[in-house]
Amino acid sequence: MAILKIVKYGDPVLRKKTAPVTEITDDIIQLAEDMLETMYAAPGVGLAGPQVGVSLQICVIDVVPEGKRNPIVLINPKVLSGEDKVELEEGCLSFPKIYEKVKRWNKVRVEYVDLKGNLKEVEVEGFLAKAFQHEIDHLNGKVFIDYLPDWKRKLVEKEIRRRKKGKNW
Ligand code: K1U
Ligand code: ZN
Repeated sequence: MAILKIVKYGDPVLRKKTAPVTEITDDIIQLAEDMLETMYAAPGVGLAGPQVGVSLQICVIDVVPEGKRNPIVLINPKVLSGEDKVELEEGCLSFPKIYEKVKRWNKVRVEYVDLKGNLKEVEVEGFLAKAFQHEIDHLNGKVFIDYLPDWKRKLVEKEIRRRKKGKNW
């Protein structure tokens, strides 16, 4: 197991559309384990391939609070449908110390392949649904500030430029 480097906003890999995983090899299983370890260490509730520089459709999620663990590995996930939009503050491990309110589906139906190669279809809601959408967005080159109105996104980008200048990003 290894803790991987998490890339920050500005790295082009975060804007690239990822390639599907075509085979669940030992390398993919190892990558999933390393991503989980990296997510727990951060700490975070999710992590997507591009955030560790891997442009593949793989992400990990665990929203269970401290102590217990319920890791979920999603390969080639797709949101099939959504219900009821709700607004919630979210952060992103590629945007340290930036938190913004984002409107997303409160309930989503998602299809994915698990690490054993089984095709799954699940319905999730609440914070877990938010995490699924946030991570699946990463696989499509989308990040949470894309949901903000132009003026707000520009302010966030200005703050990031300021932090980069101060070598604080
Ligand atoms: O993809 C990521 O950058 C991970 C991100 C996922 C996420 C955050 C908020 C809503 C939906 C998805 C994070 O994990 S940010 C850190 C975070 O939310 C958190 C960290 C420790 C405890 C509880 C939450
Ligand atoms: Zn993120």
